[in-house]
Formats: sequence, structure tokens, C-alpha cells
Amino acid sequence: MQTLRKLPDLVRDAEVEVVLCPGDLWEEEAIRMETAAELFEILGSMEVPVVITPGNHDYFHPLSYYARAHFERKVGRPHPPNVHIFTSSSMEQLTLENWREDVVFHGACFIHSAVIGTHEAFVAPRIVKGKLNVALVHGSQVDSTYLAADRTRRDEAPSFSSRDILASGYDYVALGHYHAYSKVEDSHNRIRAAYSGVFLSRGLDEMRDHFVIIGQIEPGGVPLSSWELKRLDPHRIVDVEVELDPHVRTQGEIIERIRKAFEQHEVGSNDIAYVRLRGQVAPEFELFELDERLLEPYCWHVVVDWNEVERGYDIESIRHDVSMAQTVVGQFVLRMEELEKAAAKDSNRLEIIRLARMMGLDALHGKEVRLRHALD
Ligand SMILES: [Mn+2]
Repeated sequence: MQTLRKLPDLVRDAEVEVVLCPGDLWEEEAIRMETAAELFEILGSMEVPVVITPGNHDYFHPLSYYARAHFERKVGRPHPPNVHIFTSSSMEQLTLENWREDVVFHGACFIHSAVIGTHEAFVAPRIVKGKLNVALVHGSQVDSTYLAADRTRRDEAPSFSSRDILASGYDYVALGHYHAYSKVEDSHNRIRAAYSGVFLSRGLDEMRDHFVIIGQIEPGGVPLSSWELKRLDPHRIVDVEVELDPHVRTQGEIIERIRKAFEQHEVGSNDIAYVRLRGQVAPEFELFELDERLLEPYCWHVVVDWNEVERGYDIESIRHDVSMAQTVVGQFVLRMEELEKAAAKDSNRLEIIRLARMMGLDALHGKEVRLRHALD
């Protein structure tokens, strides 16, 4: 909400004429009355129209805060008059009273949380000739670069492609659903559609770029020259994976590896770092925790996940355990030891043998076999 509170100033300073919200403003199951009241209060404090198409997470129903009567009953005041909500699940057209009559908005709401198939906005677009046609669409662009990262989200909403957008005749389509910024441009460098991405990070799935978009919608699209991305959320969440190996014996060494990973990921003092440690530490390593304050100089906040860390194999004890010699694991370790001896001082070969031993032990223990960072 603190982030959202910055929006009215931005709208005023940039002389924005209309605010488009293509859905997922809240989570239907989690939204509290106070939050809904505050959200509408902020939207109402803007002196320009706000147009909303409810999405799959904030879908429309009679007891939704999007329903005028329900909102008024619960909150004790009506929706602000500048807020316009599409409340039909079929595409509708909206022109605003006492506001630019040359603009027609196209939109539809979700009425339950999952709808699949082609988005109706692109089935037979009802373009109004001679007007600026602006659509608000909550759905999945199947050829978005974001798609690869999020198949589940794609399958939660009706779909369309960038071709559908370019062929639609809408001058601009405000897209909602994906939580990362991406845009669709035509061959004349006009932007015809974009996802802004949620403008604040609420969770670890929202680490990519997300903005508030400002642009001048003209017949045929938004010229690049007017396209502006505003970051309201000062904190990025950065996912950092740090691979450990059995040479790691102390917390200091782990801190050092995390610090190097921060450098690689360009983690800055305003970032929230989610550090996933994985791999093995030395067999004698005991305390699976870190003093996270030691990382504070390098980021705004850090969360360290130890879930995928395990102690390395204690080769020495396997080697000296007489009963182990009877097992496949014991035989394997002994055989690898022979190879190690034969390799003598060939450090490259020794390295390969050690990695092979680690992967072999993983396989024999039914663990995931993957290439680990080279040991020194
Ligand atoms: Mn959605």
C-alpha cells in the first residue's frame, strides 16, 4: 500500500489522463475490508478516470469489493465516481461521461478464477471506427518471453499471441496477468500492448522487472518516444543460487561465496536477496545457519535457504569401515581410490575422479545427479 500511495503523485506529475488496471489488484481469498477500502480511497484520490478489468485473482462476483452494492454495504461509502469497473464476463465497450468522447475502452472481467481458451478480446474485436480503441485484457500471451518461466500462470487464464494483438485493430491493449514487464511492438516501432508486471514485489515469483507504464496512446499505437517506465517499488527481490562443495568448512567461507554471488547478480543495497544454498559442505560441518547480519552491508535484506544443503560424504570413514567393503558403496569408494592412486600427480585427472566419486555416491544414494562446481 505504501508503494501504491505513490501513484496519485505520479499520475498528477506526469499529467496522466486515464489509469488502466488490467486485473489482479488483489487476491480474492486474502483481501481484507480495510485493504479494499484503502485501495479504492487511493484510486479515488486521483483526479482522472481509473478503468479496471478484474482478473483471475480478483475476479468479479456479487460479494466482491468490485460490486458496488457490496462495497458500499461493507465499507460504508460508495465506490469513488472516477473508478470504472468492467463487470461482465463478455467483452463490453465503455465510453466515459464528460471525458474524451473519442476514446472507447474494451474489457471483460473474470467471474471465477480459471478460464481457458482464446481470449474473447481477440476472437472478433469490435473496433469502433474513428475512435481510439483501448482494450484491457487479463490473460496469457503465449509467445511472451516470460512464458518459459511460468507455465502454470499461462494455463490459468485465456490466451492470445502477439499476432492477435497486432491484427486486432485495438490501438493499445493494457495486459495483465504476467508478473513481469514485456511489450508488443509493431513494425513501425509503435507499442501495441504491454504487461507492466505487478508494480511491487509481493513474493519470490515476482523478481523480474515490474513498473508503472506511462505512454501517449495515439491512433495505431503508443510511440516509443512517449513510453516511460516508472519503478515505484524501491526493492527488487533477487534470487541467488550459491553452490557449495565439501571443501566448505566454515561459515566465513559460505559468506564469501554468497558475497561473490551477489557481485555476479549485481545485488545492490536496495535489494532483497533470497539466497538458495545448495550442494554439500564438509562432513564435519555442523551449524547449518549463518549470522545474516554479516551480509547486511551488501543488500537491504537477506533470506538464506539451507534446504538443499547436505553434509558431504565422509570418504575417510567409508574407507575405514570394514563392513562397508561388503557393500556396493564401499566397493565403489575403494575402486575410486585405486583410480586416484593410479592418477598420482595428474591434478586434472584427480579432479575428474573426485567429481565422478561425488556423482557416483549421489547416484548410489538415490540423489539427483548433477554437475557440481569444480573442487579446488
Ligand atoms: Mn492473473
